[in-house]
Amino acid sequence: MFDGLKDKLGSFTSDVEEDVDEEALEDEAADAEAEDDQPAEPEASAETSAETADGESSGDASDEEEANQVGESAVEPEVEEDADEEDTDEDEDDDSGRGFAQRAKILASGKSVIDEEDLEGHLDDLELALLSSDVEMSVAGEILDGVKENLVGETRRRLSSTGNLVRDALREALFDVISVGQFDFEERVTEADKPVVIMFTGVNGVGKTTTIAKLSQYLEERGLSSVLANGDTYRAGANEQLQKHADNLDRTLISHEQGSDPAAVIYDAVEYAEANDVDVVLGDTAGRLHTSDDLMAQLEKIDRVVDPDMTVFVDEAVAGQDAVNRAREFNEASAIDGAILTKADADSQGGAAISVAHVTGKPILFLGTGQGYDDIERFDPEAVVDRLFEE
Ligand SMILES: Nc1nc2c(ncn2[C@@H]2O[C@H](COP(=O)(O)OP(=O)(O)OP(=O)(O)O)[C@@H](O)[C@H]2O)c(=O)[nH]1
Ligand SMILES: [Mg+2]
Repeated sequence: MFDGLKDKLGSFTSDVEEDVDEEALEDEAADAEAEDDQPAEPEASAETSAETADGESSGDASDEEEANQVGESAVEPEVEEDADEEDTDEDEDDDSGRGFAQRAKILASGKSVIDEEDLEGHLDDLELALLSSDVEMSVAGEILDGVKENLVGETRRRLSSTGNLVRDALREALFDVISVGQFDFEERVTEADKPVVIMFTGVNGVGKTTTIAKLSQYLEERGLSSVLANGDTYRAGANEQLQKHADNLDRTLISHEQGSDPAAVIYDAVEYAEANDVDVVLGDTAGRLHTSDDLMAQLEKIDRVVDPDMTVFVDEAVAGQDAVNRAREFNEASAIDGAILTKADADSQGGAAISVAHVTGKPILFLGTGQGYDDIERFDPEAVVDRLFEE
């Protein structure tokens, strides 16, 4: 799942880290140069005379500290980084000419701190990677802004010595866009007045009916009973398809004959649930486009007649940008409370999973991960991001 996207994100983090490593080494050189330019301070010379023995690796060891830096950076750059960082920190409290001039020089060179310009090329690559994975344009922009915000101003040394910083910056930016609007589905259903009526909408063939069957099982595993209601009175064979799931799962199906009013079916199912203490009504609907006026009018009628507790938009993760556009359009036509993306098992891009919540302002609640009844998982933004960065 989302393997293509995972690879692309991995390339971004390793490219930035590599670059930053190189630049950090250049900074080391700049530091050493800055010190070369400084006349030896009396204070430093005093220190040197006490410890000259160590300075033999450098030809003109007039400053023991400098000798160590030159010697060590050739042999053991990492140790040097830490040592040097401490030096720089000390310099901040130290108003001696050497510290100030060194800092001024590094700051003037613009090398010690990451700025936007440094990241530009990498961010362009990241943007391209996201767009080619079907991440929506505005969402890609939001992710880039997040990464920038998290990285600009960091010192290169901190980045190069803590490899996870780039990854964490990207992780956080991704988490922020995919966790929009999240709520605890199970808790909401458990705490709501019963029966809880949930309607499922979306275009043809995306997996609405299968998802209803999976959710019925998911709810039962959590102690919540459900009745299935076939509001798809449009398509021939829809009753039989849902009846088969109802039989497999030992559920009751409420249905009317083809061509009848879907609002009446859902109404009957609510009455059935009330009379039989059933917790949840899962209402199927016919596949439709948000532009099919008569079918959208049906949804409005269901809203008026039974006032569902939740309307869930279902689409295929594999549909990528199309799924994102449809989610936006459905949400505008008749507000949705959340989305379920099916066929995530066949989706390597991940663009829809990354984009839908940010574009609609409504959370992705579940991912469909196969054709079996158990193949549904709660959309957990943290786990999704973890999966994108796992080794
Ligand atoms: N691989 C995979 N296939 C799925 C998933 N969810 C549904 N499917 C398959 O997608 C096909 C269509 O599923 P349906 O549930 O009939 O879709 P629908 O939205 O109800 O279709 P209409 O009622 O015609 O609008 C079926 O073959 C399902 O088995 C999933 O998460 N992964
Ligand atoms: Mg169906």
